[in-house]
Amino acid sequence: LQLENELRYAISKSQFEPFLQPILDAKTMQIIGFEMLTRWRHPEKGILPPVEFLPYLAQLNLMPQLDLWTLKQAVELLSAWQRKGLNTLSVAINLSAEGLQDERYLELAPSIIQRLGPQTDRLHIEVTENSAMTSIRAGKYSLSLLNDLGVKISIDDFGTGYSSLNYLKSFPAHKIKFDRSFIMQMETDKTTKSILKALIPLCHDLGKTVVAEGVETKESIHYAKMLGFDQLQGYYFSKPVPVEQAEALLAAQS
Ligand code: G
Ligand code: G
Ligand code: MN
Ligand code: NA
Repeated sequence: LQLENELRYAISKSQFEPFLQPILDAKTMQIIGFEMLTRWRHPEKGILPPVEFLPYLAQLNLMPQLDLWTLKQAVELLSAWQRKGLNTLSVAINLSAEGLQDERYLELAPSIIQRLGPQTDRLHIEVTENSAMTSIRAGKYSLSLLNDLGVKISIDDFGTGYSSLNYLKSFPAHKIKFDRSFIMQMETDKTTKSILKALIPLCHDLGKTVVAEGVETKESIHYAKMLGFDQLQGYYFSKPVPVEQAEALLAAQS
C-alpha cells in the first residue's frame, strides 16, 4: 500500500524520466535512433527500473496512463530534436497490452502523434507478440489505427511469444526485434542459428527491418551482421541513459 501511494504521488509529481538506449545501423554503425525506457527517479531509492514499478502500475490499471505519458515524452523529444536539425533520428516507445486495448489511449493518441506533422514515421511503437495476441481483434484494430497515422510498428521480443509466424501474417509491422535470448545463443546453439538463418531472410522478403537486441560483445556484432541483421541494440553500445547523455553519444559520433 505504501508503494501504491508513492506511485500515485510519483505520477502526480512526474518523477518518471525517459531514458534512451541507442539503436545502430549494422552497415554504417551509426546511431539511427533510440528506444525510450522509463525510469522512476525515486526520492529515496534513486533510479528504479521498470521491474520495480510496472507490476504495481498494472495492478492499479495505470498502464494506459504510463503509455500516454511515454507517448507525449517521445513526441516532445522528437519535436525538440527536429528544431535542432536532428531530423533523421527515430524514437521507439513500448506500448503495453493494456494500453493497446484502452479506449482512452486510442482516443488521445492520434492528436498527440499528429503534433509531429509529416514526421510521424520517426515514432516507432513496440508491441510484444503476446500483447497484440491477447485480443487479436483489438490488436489488429489498434495497430492499424497507429499504422494509418504513419507511425512505424515494431514487434518486440520476437520469438518468445506463442504465435510468432501468425503475427507476421496478421499484423502491420515494419520492424522485427529478435529477443535477446536469440542473440545470446546464436553463436553457440545450432538450433538458434538455424532459426535465425531461416527467419531473417523471411522477414526481409516480407519487407521488414530486422533488429538484434542484447548485443553485448564485439563477436556478437560480427555474427549478427553475418546473419543479416539490419540494426543492433545492446549494452555493448550503451545501456539506457538520460536524454542528455544520449545526445552526447550522438555528438561524439558526428
Ligand atoms: O528498461 P528495461 O530494460 O529494464 O525495461 C524492462 C521492460 O519494461 C521492457 O520490457 C520494456 O518494454 C518495459 N518498459 C520500459 N519502459 C516502458 C514504458 O514506458 N512503457 C511500457 N509499456 N513498458 C516499458
Ligand atoms: O523488452 P524490451 O526489449 O522492451 O526491453 C528492453 C530491456 O532490455 C531493457 O530493460 C534494457 O535495459 C534491456 N537491455 C537492453 N540491452 C541489453 C543487453 O545488451 N543485455 C541485457 N541483458 N539487457 C539489455
Ligand atoms: Mn522494447
Ligand atoms: Na525486447
